[in-house]
Amino acid sequence: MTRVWSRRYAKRTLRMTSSAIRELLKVTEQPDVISFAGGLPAPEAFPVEEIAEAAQRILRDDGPRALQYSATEGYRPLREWVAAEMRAANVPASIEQVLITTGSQQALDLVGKVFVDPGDELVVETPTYLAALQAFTPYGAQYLSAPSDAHGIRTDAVEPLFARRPKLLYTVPTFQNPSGATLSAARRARLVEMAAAHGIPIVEDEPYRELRFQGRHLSRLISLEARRRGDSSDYRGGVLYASTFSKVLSPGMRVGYVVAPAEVIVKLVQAKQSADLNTATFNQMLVYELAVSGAIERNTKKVARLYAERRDAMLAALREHFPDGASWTQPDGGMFLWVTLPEDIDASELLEEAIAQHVAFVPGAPFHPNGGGANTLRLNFSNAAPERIHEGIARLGRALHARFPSAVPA
Ligand code: N5F
Repeated sequence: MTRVWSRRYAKRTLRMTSSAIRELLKVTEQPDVISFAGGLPAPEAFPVEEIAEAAQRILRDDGPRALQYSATEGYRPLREWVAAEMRAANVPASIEQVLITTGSQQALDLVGKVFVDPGDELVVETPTYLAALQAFTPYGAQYLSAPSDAHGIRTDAVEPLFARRPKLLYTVPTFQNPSGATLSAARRARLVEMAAAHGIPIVEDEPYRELRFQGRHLSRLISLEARRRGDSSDYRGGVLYASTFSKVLSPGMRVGYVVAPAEVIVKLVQAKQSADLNTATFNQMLVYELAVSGAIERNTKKVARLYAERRDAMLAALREHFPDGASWTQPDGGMFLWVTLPEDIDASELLEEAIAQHVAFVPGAPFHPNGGGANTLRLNFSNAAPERIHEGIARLGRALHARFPSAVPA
């Protein structure tokens, strides 16, 4: 019956697949399920009162503007605020180098739309952010996978891939999704230097940077690139930086941003015009209010303290309930950790049993664009309170023993 439509899908549409995470969200919305699946912030940490007050102020003082269409580039004061943040990070940016996007997810989609032709090769770390693959794949991207370890993408593995002249490299350097790994300072310097030598642009996706629990902040790749070039104004480097207010304020607000050379911003703006005309004006004004009032900074500190506790709870529960043959990362921040199970355990099979035990996670295979990773999985630790984390990991341990009795002796 629907053949009238299905026979007419574009080639890019046939490459589209549903996100394993979004599909799981449907299951995990049931209240008796403990979910380690979505990258959902802790709902109790949303600064609801402050947002309500700011919303009232904006509507009272500037209502007609907040409720109107606005420039595709974004709300000017918010662009200025982002530019100032970037200048503080030694990137000589003004509003010309800043585009406000509908979440940083839109930034990834616009990058795909603007840069990727069918057959283009992109270098990605393995595992990589699933929804980045979802953004790039419809445009016909092929992937060159560089392995990563506890210190992030392996730059020795990137070098030979650069020799193939890929279109760009995409990376999440800090508290990576899904692994939780952070690119070391030495590798950051090496990556930027290598990319410049080969003339390959880098897309730096940094939603989790501010959620640091311990250790010192490392320089953004875009800062290293700006320093390498020595631009005194108008950043023109080879690193495009994407970030978001989702993890430090609220993902429901859907406000993110891109910092890139002005000529790239112009192209991204053209691509965004047909996507949504503009990111919700009211939401941008809200984010701006909360940024200048210091509410975002206060909230970030609060959230980082809360997530550190939850990470510790999860690490303790894993030590208690997971078998010897399993290992996991110990992230210094962010929202995820990454588990590697004994070779012969398939995490998607484990998920079936886990759902039966009312606990959920995301299997690792979809984070591997070129196959592999069947015995890996991603656990989110930001959304559930410590007691629920203990209970959920205990359920997961039981699911492991129930489904794989020979691989996992009790
Ligand atoms: O800024 P926003 O909210 O659009 O976040 C997109 C995003 C971009 N880059 C990376 C590395 C990310 O991790 C994210 C957000 N990822 C969440 C996750 O669980 O992987 C999104 C979960 C929500 C969902 O898929 O419904």
